[in-house]
Amino acid sequence: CLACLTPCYTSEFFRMPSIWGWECVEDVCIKKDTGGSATLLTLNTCKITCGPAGALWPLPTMAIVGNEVANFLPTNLTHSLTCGAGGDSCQLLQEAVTIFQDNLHRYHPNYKNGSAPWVGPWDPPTLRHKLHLDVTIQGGDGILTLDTDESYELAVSRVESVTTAVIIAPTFFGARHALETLSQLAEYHETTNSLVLVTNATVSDAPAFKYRGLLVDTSRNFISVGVLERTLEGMASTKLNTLHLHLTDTHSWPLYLPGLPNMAYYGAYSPSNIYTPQDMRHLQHYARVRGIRLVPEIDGPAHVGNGWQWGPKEGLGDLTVCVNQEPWQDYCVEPPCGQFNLANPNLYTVLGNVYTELFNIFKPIEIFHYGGDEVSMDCWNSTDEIVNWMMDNGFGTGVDAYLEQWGVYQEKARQQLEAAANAIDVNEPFGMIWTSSFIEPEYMNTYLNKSKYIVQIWTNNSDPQIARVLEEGYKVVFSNYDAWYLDCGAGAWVGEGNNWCSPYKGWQIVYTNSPHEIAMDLTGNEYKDAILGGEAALWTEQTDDATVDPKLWPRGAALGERLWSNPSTSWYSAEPRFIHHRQRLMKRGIMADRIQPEWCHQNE
Ligand code: CP6
Repeated sequence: CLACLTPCYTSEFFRMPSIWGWECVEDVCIKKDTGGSATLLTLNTCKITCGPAGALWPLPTMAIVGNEVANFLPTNLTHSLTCGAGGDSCQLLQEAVTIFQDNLHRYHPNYKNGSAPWVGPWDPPTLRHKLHLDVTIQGGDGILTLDTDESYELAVSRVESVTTAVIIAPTFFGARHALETLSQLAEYHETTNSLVLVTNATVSDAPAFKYRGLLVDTSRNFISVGVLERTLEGMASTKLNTLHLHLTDTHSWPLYLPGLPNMAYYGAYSPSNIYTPQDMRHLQHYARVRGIRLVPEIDGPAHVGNGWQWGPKEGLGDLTVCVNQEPWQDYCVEPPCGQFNLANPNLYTVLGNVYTELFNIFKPIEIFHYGGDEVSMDCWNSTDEIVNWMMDNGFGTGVDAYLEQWGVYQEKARQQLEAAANAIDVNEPFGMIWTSSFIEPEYMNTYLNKSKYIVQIWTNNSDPQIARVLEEGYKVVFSNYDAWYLDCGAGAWVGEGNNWCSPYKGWQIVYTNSPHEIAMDLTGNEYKDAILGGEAALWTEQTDDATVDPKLWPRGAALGERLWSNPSTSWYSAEPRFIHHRQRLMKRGIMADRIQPEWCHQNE
């Protein structure tokens, strides 16, 4: 029988009765808690007592999961696809079906490189059962925008030895979410070395939030393409739809730009720690077929340094200032320091070139992240070139004068982005920007057009700045560090004895954090339209390839349910499903952290 995964360790050793209990008599399996009549299966079915099939994560808006299961082999999959959609939606759907089938193979404990040993000892009738997919996508162009309808309808039913899953979705993106849900109606069945599949289910589903993201910092430590692929796998299984790549920072510049090879030449940790345009295009496609957009971030005007040093060699002035300046505590929040040299007009030409290169790699970019975090006025004010330039232009050198010039910088950077987009005939992306001392009404209203910018909030959820940004009418994404920073907990790294980045945030904290509730507490309004969603961040000062998986997972899945289902119930009732979902992440090859001891699900 399949193991019953019931909450144990994380619920203070309190054992709940399994909600996934089944009773089977010969060929008949019914769920214990349905109280309904037994459904007779003509096929050789299981002796399931309980298991993850039907333990859906994230929880759909509406789901009726039936009490009947049948064994089948994932090789017995047929499909008919109807595409009333433009762009390459149909091709994407084909690929998504292939991925779906592969994910079914992955449930096998001996899965390797796309196949699994689905051999005996089944009874012959088991082999006859088939799964047929009947998928219709009604429209869309295969590009995920903030207007994309990601909803879907899924109906699973059985006629004799064929189970049919009918999927109807307005866009490709809804259809691939439906396949994800369908894959969660199946699980590996050891006794028969086949899969069991729930054969009767009705699901009607749509996300609560449009923007459901994870951030990975690829600058503090290099993160390989393979690990980013795994991250996208985890996101796909949880219906997260945005991977924000914090591509650059002071520490390193891993992005190889063919037209500006010096950026990576000076900025990458090593010749192998780079992303080529092919790597990035591959990742972008890998993401898109899994329903995910990439949001590239080129941070500025702070968090710059390595990569930009080539400037003077080309006969230009320094593009950055304060690089490696000591004591770093006076000029930045974390060493090494570095900010853009606002007095150097060449900065904007170079930025424009960087953006052009970026579009050539990524087109289209729906959302571009400008960074804009943690800028030090003291850095600028300690640099003669900038102080003289401020004085010569009559700006003065007070904090407000610098904030004002930061605004001018931001608008010039945006104009470069717009020009680069126009030059190759793509839309100007939405701009994202971190909260900072610049994101205050007096500056943002002048320099940040509400229809072009999304503000990403990263301070804690009692910060009154959140209220100001919402009340000014900006669209926002929540990344409050008190719940959604996943890097912290390996020990504080800011100052001796400073514990503000600790402690480790358990999945319950990630799950419980609710943007609408935060907005309500601060403003008395939920701001349902303005809050696009949320994003959990994995900064990588203390992470590299070796530990990305367990830091992101399964906590990223807790974020996934918050942003897809926006539950009003507590983590406590979600826990049995969560434990199952962690096992699914493992099946997809993700080294997700463990939720509880094995002991907890023995003797069921
Ligand atoms: N790097 C950059 C960081 C952080 C930010 N930006 C950060 C700040 C505080 C914590 C963790 C990370 N490391 N570029 C803030 C947006 Cl606790």
